[in-house]
Amino acid sequence: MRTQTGTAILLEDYRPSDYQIDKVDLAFSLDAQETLVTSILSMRRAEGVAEGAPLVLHGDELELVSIAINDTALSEDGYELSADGISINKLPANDVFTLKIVTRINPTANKKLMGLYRTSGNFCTQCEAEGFRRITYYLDRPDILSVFTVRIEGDSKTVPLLLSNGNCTDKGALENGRHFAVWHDPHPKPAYLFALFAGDLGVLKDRFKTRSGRDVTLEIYVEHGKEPRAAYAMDSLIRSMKWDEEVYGCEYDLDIFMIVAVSDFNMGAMENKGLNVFNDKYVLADPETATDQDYANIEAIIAHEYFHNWTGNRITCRDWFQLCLKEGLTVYRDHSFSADMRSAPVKRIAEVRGLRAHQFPEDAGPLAHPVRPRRYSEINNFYTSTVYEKGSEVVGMFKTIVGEEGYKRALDLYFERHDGDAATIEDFIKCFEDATGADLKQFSLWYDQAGTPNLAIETNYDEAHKRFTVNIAQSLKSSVVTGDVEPMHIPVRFGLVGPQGNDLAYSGVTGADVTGDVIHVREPKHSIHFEGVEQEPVISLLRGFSAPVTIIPERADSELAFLARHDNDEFARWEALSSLAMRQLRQATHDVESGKAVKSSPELTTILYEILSDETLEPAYRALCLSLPSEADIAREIGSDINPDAIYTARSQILDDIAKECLATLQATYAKLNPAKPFVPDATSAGIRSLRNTILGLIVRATGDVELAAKHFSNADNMTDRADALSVLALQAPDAEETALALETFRAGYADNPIVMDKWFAIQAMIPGGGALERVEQLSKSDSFSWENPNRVRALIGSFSVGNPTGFNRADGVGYRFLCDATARLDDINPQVAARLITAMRSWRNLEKKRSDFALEALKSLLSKEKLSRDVRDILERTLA
Ligand code: 0A1
Ligand code: ZN
Repeated sequence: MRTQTGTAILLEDYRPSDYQIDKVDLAFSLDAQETLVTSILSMRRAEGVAEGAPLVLHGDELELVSIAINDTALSEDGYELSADGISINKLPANDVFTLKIVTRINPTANKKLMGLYRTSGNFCTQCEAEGFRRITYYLDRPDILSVFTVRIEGDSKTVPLLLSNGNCTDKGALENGRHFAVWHDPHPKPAYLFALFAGDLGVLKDRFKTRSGRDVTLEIYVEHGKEPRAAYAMDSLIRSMKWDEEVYGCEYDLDIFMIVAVSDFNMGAMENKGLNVFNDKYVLADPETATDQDYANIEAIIAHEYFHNWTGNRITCRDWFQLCLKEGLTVYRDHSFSADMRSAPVKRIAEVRGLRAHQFPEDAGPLAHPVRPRRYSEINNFYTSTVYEKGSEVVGMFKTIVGEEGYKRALDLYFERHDGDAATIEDFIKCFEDATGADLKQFSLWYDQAGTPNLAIETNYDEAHKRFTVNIAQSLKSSVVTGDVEPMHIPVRFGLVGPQGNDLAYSGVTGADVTGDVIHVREPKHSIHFEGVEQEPVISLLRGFSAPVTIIPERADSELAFLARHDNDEFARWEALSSLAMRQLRQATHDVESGKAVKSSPELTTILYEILSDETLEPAYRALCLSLPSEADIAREIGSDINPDAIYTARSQILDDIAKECLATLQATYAKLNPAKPFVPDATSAGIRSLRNTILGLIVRATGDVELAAKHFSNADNMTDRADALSVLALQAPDAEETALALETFRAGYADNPIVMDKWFAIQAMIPGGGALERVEQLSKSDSFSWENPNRVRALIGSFSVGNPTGFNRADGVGYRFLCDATARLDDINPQVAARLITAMRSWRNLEKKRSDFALEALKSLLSKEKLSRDVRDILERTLA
């Protein structure tokens, strides 16, 4: 437990609490500036704890009004207040007692959006990870599970809705135009899952009958008039509930499930028991305002939060080091759900692209940490891609290792054994071991060792003996692992692809444990011999991306081209194509840097041409192939001495060449693709739009036909087409009249819709080149920009720093200074969002010297700011260490 501001918390210091809280009775008397919170805690001293052991409760920015034990007010010498909480040292001899605490809080002044705050005139809470302590003094740690009863009292007119967790047990009118509601949640829960919402919203209702026959009322609360825009979220919720019953046997456990959409929220959404709170951009959708990506995000995030009901709420985490226990598993579950709802290979490719774009750089840089970290100074900074996405990959690897059936048995055991617990990663692993008999000791290193393992591969075919040899060497370079690095257990899915494209059989294998199509790499080096391989194969490795590793196979371009055409694993085919393209793009970058002309390889163009014209392939897959690795992908691959301008030029030229070569087919395909009308948001139609819009970008590249993009924009009957056309215009023809007109039409059409306006900000923030910074600065000064709204900040400043490599990394370093100044400014308002923003500079050391010097200077000057939050300080100190 943190006792001093700024002290690191260590996993090894975990101790169970001396006290438990069996029951919590909370009463809120809501007021915009002066909300009174009365908390009555049924306390119990844990067995074996000495009588009178001090009780230390967390608190943050609270005003204590009164405190009493067993109805007797505590005198001032009975407790001690500090910036972090309260220590009570006069306790009764009994092991059970009640503690009554009254605090006063100011929701309007709460701009951190943690604890109880105001959003659009409503009251809303966010308690994960440590927000509950901003409401009342409490044992604010996830292993304190308690039964909550909550009474909310507020003004009947301005806050007609009074919501909390569980079931509503009472409500009624009071004097002075006020009213109240009482909510009781029978499931013991940690404080981070508490929620309250009070305000005035409209509702979309539905029902769900669970498989055991429980009738569940479903309610999604959104701004009045926007109820129809919650229909897709509701549909996603119902599909998620059904899927979780069918696939995991998990059934909902209350009579009501509510979702509230708010427009000021630090993250995507929150899984509070029975009352999920959502960033409204992950709830509201209609064809006019939401893109296909928005629809897919809504489906995934609704599922994610709902799935937390079992993996997170029924079984929670013992401490915050175990965050990946709920997050890795729940991300894995929402990925599987989306794969079942949509195209599994396309989903997998998108996941891997995301992992490489966010998690790999995190793991390779100064902010690297294990999936289960062992220390933190600010837990909010550990809601990372490593904990979430790599955590999910680890769960996927469990399944690869123990098989579908084993996975199912392990999860069944986990739910049965740990329902109602605050569990650990060890508990989770033990379920796999006990259910399947597997020895997972070495595998569990995935939770402890930071960094992305690398596999170096060599192959050799011995024609005379029909023997195919694969040499695999694993290594792990990590900026944070100190001391010995142990070899990991890496499941490598593979196939030996024969000349006709089919997988070849073999009669025996030595040198590694191979089960089915998985090689279990466990040693630093393996020499694996496949006997009885009749023809020389090309090895396909890491099918389905079976482990989050980098891999360097020694292969010729021709082998990559062969796999790109013939591998029977769609992911591996895409991967081979991407590797081929990446080689080209790296070479091209090198050529630009050394003043040589850039040449694109005919082989790559031919394969892309084949994919473009192959109507047996899914349109979404074809679109992914045609997109080529991004500038950030190339930068990551180059790794050091990065010059973003050279990357941009090289990539543009290669794309221009390909587009010109394939122009006739691009135009023919563009004309032929007809997404369903009227708009349907399903994956098939989305794939068609995605291909058509990707092609639009390529045609405009080849022809400079801005008019075509302008037409695409004005003819659009949905937001995907409109926003994609606007991007093509803005990114490829920023100075064209058509672009100015489209931007203005878009702004005028959606000025009253913040979610859509965020797209308008984001697109402009990503216009490449030297003028970007001035544009972004200008936009940050416009009336429609707000530093207090996280979505707007992320749309403008986040998109600029993450999505605009040339603009942000301007050679004179002004982009870095701008981001550091923006972070400083935001830090005074919302430290959590500020800290996340500045992580955009984590890879500063990889830049070429001039830029990295500027970046360092900007970061240092931010660190020297007075009154930096713990959140931003933590990121900066690690980034500069
Ligand atoms: N548990 C949530 C993520 C979340 C974490 C912290 C928050 O505080 C501002 C909000 C949400 C999830 O995984 O969806
Ligand atoms: Zn989650």
